[in-house]
Amino acid sequence: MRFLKMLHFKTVPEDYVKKTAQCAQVALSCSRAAHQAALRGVVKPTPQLATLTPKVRAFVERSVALCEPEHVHVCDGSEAEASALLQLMQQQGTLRQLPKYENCWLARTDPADVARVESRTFICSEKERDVVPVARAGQKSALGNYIAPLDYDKAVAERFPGCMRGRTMYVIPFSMGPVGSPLSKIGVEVTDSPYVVYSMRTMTRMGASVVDALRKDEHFVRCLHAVGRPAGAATPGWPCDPPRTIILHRPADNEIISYGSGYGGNSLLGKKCFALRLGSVLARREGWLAEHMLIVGITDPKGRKRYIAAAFPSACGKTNLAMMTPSLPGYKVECVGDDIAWMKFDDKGVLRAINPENGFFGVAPGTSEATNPIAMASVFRNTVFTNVAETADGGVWWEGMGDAPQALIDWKGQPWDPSKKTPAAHPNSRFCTPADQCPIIDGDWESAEGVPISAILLGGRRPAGVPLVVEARDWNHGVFMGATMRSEATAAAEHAGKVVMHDPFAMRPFFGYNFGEYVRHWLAMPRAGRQLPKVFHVNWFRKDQQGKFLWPGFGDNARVLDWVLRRCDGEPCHQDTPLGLLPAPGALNTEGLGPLNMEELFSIPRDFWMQEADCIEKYFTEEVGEDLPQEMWEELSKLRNNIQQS
Ligand code: GTP
Ligand code: SPV
Ligand code: MN
Repeated sequence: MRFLKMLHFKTVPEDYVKKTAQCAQVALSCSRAAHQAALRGVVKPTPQLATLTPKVRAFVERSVALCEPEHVHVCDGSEAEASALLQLMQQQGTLRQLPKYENCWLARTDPADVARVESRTFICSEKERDVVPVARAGQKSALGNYIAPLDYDKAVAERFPGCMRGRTMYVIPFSMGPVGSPLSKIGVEVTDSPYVVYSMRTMTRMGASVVDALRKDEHFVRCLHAVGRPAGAATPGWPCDPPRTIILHRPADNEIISYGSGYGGNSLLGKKCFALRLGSVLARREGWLAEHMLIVGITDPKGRKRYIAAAFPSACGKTNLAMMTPSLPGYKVECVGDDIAWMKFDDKGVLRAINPENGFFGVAPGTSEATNPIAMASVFRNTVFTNVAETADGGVWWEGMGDAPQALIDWKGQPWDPSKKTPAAHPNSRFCTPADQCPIIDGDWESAEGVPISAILLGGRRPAGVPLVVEARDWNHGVFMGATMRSEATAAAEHAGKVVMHDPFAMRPFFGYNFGEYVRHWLAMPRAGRQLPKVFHVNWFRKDQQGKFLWPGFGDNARVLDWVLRRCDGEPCHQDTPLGLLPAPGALNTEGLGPLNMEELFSIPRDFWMQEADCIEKYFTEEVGEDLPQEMWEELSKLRNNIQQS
């Protein structure tokens, strides 16, 4: 246990815990004065805690008092620390080494802890309307789960006291965005999961450099995470507490509290919880945009480079587009980010984007040499795979990678029987890989000022009715396209597959505040002197009568990007339609694609769109009501008129 000694030190004295428990059990954000009174003369600063700023220290001490861990470890982000964590996780049975690759690891979660749990994810505020549009006052909303402050405190008090007994509490100072960028923000996650620490080291900038940055600016988002477990239960390889899982956000206090799940967006709190839910609130307050978008650089055959951002719902193709190998000669794609964009207009009126993350937490199934060779070239070093299948030679496999090798162990750790038709890898199995390993990572991906955005793409999985690409006529029309996005459900959350759900801006599970206000914020972006990006809606997923995709997708999506960029250059390669601007006949480069049913790919079925308009109206009325900006009703009536006249 030598490495354990290296990592940990005994926590604060016991009487401190007792004296502060009363205060800490209420919530983490109780008044400073109360804490100071509780703490007076009790805490002896330990060497590690002493490196932290007073505010961080106070947060850690309150968390210790609440969760009662046996040890506290402040993460420095070093290689030695990472190796010690790997050793510890092997010992605890959380990770297995994958000897086929370099420093790659396999985690198998509890089968009940495999995806984000949207039904147990809440936003807290004094007023329900801060979170839920008025049409759903007092009811369940599809656009945000509200929790009242008292219930929030109660949820914490019911779960957290003593929940880390016998465990180590890790303190992770992390930066979303390059350390020191004016667009970046800092968080501190306290967790009892070494898997979370190791993953946060990949997904964020973490450790000593952030502790230093905090000395210059002591603002940070407080993130508390515990895997939880039923009292008295033995600690299995993947501790969690699915029946009591809860993910809480209190934007007014810059606070995130998550209990019971160790996986993905439930536990890597920098990602969806901070960068999107709290991020969207900060963005609104400070006049920028926090979005569920990839960022990609495209160089055309003339050597001109442009960047686009694209919002697709979970498991709808962001990572694939961000790492695309273009099938059109002369085009080059470079990756800035694959999941989240923080964007702000600079003082020259250019929309600038940073990727707040430092790694890819990508969907494994469907990733192959044919679909995403760049991801395949990125993930077989320094990667943690979760819930994929294991091969006999210590490698990994998932559905869509190619032919299944013999003697696979499935994601539950059992020999896989292909005749049973259950997948070998979980549909939401993922790789967690450092971004700088991507062979096409953009030279400016860590630029402090961000990259300039020329176009914004919106899209989803629409098996029917929705054309391959449509350009918005103007900004408000683009906002309407975002507000009315729908997509087939995927495995990234707990929804049943195949239902077409509303997912405005691909943000439905990630809004930190009232959706009506979010739309208003987007509508307020146009200002004198600002260069607004063009907005497009794309759909790679339209199917024919036989259920086959009409569009080859993946690298051939470059053909759509080519048209998008030509439109950004003002080329008149478009035609006006009831939905917006579509490629003019022959304008989309389909050279070398073989037979394509272009008519069906671009058709705008009248009955379908009449129904879609009704469906949008119902959604706006039932889910948003008075809070929806008038401009959206105007866009809906334009759509309806256009369709009626078509
Ligand atoms: P999250 O990480 O959950 O946010 O997902 P994502 O949006 O990054 O989706 P990703 O790129 O991982 O793709 C999810 C699934 O969609 C994979 O199975 C892909 O193979 C598939 N996919 C991606 N792009 C295309 C495409 O152009 N056409 C088709 N048919 N499938 C695609
Ligand atoms: C998503 O669901 O959009 C993801 C995966 O990127 S998770 O990090 O779990 O949110
Ligand atoms: Mn995502």
